[in-house]
Parts: sequence; structure tokens; C-alpha cells
Amino acid sequence: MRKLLITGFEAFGGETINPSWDAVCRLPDVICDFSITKLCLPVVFGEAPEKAIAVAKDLAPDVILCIGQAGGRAAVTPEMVGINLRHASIPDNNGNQPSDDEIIKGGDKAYFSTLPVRKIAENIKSKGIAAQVSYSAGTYVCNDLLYSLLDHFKETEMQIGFIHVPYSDEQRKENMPSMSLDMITQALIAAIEAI
Ligand code: PCA
Repeated sequence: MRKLLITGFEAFGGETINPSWDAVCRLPDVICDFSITKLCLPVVFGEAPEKAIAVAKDLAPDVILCIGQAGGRAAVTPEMVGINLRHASIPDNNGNQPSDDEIIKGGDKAYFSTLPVRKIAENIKSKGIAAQVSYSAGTYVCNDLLYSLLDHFKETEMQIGFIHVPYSDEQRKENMPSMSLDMITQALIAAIEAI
């Protein structure tokens, strides 16, 4: 069996839940030929990647798939790229609010995800769930995680990627798109099937 480490995030920005972690929790322990290990990460610059890297070093997974909330997006969006930039419009859960800082001083400008991003989006769409490749994971903690993992494991065979998910219906945002947790969970299963 192959090993897949999947991460979600704790709540942030005044929310009480984060659909990324709630959906990850609903996943079965085996999907296709993957055994699934689930990990909840803090919404803190630097700490999220540190924790993920520590667990990945121990587990040595074939794949690391990270999930995060992108409030306002209407579709499930696999991310194509992580960039070497931290810029926060709201503080993280430790009060850090970086402004145009590099994640790794003098590091590569960007890395492409090493997962089959387009195939993942197509497979999610084939289940009747809105999905679209995204070309920006932002400059907040999700991008911090994606860029740092791609940098740290760049000389390895590990496949690494990130998927942003919409608000869940439970979060009840007026005039904002949302998706049921069940649908988000099905989207993650479809994503894993495509790897
Ligand atoms: N979304 C944030 C960080 C945690 C999360 O779920 C982001 O898009 O950066």
C-alpha cells in the first residue's frame, strides 16, 4: 500500500470551524491503494510547515496532500504553485502579520505542485462537483505550507500538493458561496483517486 498524509487546518479568522479539517476527519482510513494518515495543523506561519515536515519525516509518505479553506471561492481548487512570499491581511492564530516577507530568504521564487493538479480537478468535476485549477494559493498560511513542503522535499520522490475548499454550508455566510461538508469530502476522495 502507498501512504498518503493529508492535512487540514484549525479554525482561523474568527470562524469556529474549518471545513478543511472537518472534511479530512470524514475520510475513510483507506482510499484506493492509499493508507490515509490525517493531521490537523495550526494556522501559524512557520509552525504549520514545521509540524507537517516533522510528521512526514517520520511517516515517509508517498504523497502529502494539504487542504485549506478559501472563503469566497465557489469551487474546490487544486493549487498549481506555491510562491516564496508571506503577506497577511489578518493576523495568524499567533498574532503574526508579515508584510511582503520571503518564506525562505533567498530561496527559489516558486515551486510547482508535484501532484497531477489538472487530472485531480477533472476527476472532481466528473463527480458533478465544481472544481477548477487555481494558479495562486495566496500569501497566507496555506501558501506558506505548500511552498515550504515543496522546498523541503524537493530532492525526494514525495508528491506534494494543496487543495483549497469553499466555506461549508454550516458556516452560513450571506451572499458567499458554500458547499456541503459531504460534497467537500467526496471531492477529496475524488482527488485522491486521481493521484
Ligand atoms: N486557509 C488559510 C490558512 C488556513 C486555511 O484553512 C489560507 O488560505 O491561507
